[in-house]
Amino acid sequence: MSKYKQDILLFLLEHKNEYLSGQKLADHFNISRTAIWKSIEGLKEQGFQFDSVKNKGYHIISLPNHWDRDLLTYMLKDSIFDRLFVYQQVSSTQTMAHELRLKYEEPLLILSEIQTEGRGRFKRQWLSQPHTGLWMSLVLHPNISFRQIATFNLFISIAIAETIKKVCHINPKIKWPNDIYIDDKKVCGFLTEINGNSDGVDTIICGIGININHEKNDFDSELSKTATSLMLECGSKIDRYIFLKSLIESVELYYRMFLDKPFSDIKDIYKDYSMIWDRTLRYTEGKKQIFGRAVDLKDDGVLVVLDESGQLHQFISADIEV
Ligand code: BT5
Repeated sequence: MSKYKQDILLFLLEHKNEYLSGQKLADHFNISRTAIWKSIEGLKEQGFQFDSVKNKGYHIISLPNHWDRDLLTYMLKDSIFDRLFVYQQVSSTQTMAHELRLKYEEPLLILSEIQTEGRGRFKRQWLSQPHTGLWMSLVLHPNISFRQIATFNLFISIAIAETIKKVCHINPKIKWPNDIYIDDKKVCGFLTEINGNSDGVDTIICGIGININHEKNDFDSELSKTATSLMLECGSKIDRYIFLKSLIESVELYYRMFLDKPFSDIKDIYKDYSMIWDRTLRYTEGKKQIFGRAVDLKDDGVLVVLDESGQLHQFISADIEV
C-alpha cells in the first residue's frame, strides 16, 4: 500500500463517523482531488467499502473481509511484534512459527486466513475455516526460567477474556488451563509451546484460535454441540480487525505483567473469570482420571482438585470436561 493510500485510510478510519469531501482530503494531504480519488479506488479494490454522497464526501463503512497485510501492518505498527506474517493458507500458524523463529530474533506475529492442519493440544484437530475466525501464533522471547512459564497461560487467558468482554460486551469464562468459553461452549483455545536450554526459556510460541463470525452451520454436527462463536453469542458481526487490535494490546499488557509481577497479583481477576469452581467435573491428565471439584489455584499455576472420596490432587495441565 502506498504511503498516501495508508495515510488517507488512517484519516478516514479516525473520522469513521463523518463524511470527508475529496476537497477536504486533498487540502489535508496537499495533493490533487484526482490523486485522492485514485487512492480511494485502490482501497475499494483491496476490499474497503465506502459510502460516497454528493456534496458530502466519503465515509468508510467496512474493512476487507480478508486479512489485508498492509492494513494489519499499519494497525499494529506500535505493537511489540516487529514482524508480521500474513498468509492466505498454511498448514498451521504454529508450524510456521516454529520455522520462522529460527530465522528472526524479534517478536513475530503469524496469522492465516485458513489452516489446513490447525492443531490443538496432543495433535488434536483445530477447525480453521476462512473469513470467520482468528488463527494466529505469537513468538516471544521472554528470557525466564522454566519455573516461571507455568503461569504464562493464566495471564494470556485473562488478556483474551478481557478483549472479548470489551469488544463484544459479553461475559466470557476461562476454563483452566487453555480455553475460553461462553455459556459452556468453547469460543477460543490456545496452545503454548516453548523452546529453551539449561539457562531457561528462550522462545514462547503461543497459538491462539478464536471463533469470531461463525454461523451455527459452520461447525460440523459434533462441534456444534460444544463450540460457539463471538457473533453467535453477542448477536452481531464482529469486525475482526478491531478485535485483533484490541487483543494484541491486551496480550501486550498481560505479557508485561507476566514478566514483571507474580501471578498472585492477578489471581483474583483470574478466579472471577474462571468457570470451574463449585462444579464437580471430570479431570484427565495422562492416564490419571478423577471426578472432583477445583478448590485452589496455587501461585505457580498448579490446580488443586478435591475428589469425591476427599483426596486432594494437583494438576499442571489437565483436560476438564464440562
Ligand atoms: C486447543 O486445543 O484448544 C488449542 C487450539 C489452538 C488453535 C490455534 S489456531 C492458531 C494456532 N495454530 C494451530 O495450529 N493451533 C493454534 P485442545 O484443548 O486440545 O482442544 C482441541 C479440541 O477443541 C478439539 O479436539 C475439538 O474438540 C475442539 N475444537 C476444534 N476446533 C474447534 C473450534 N474451531 N472451536 C471450538 N472447538 C474446537
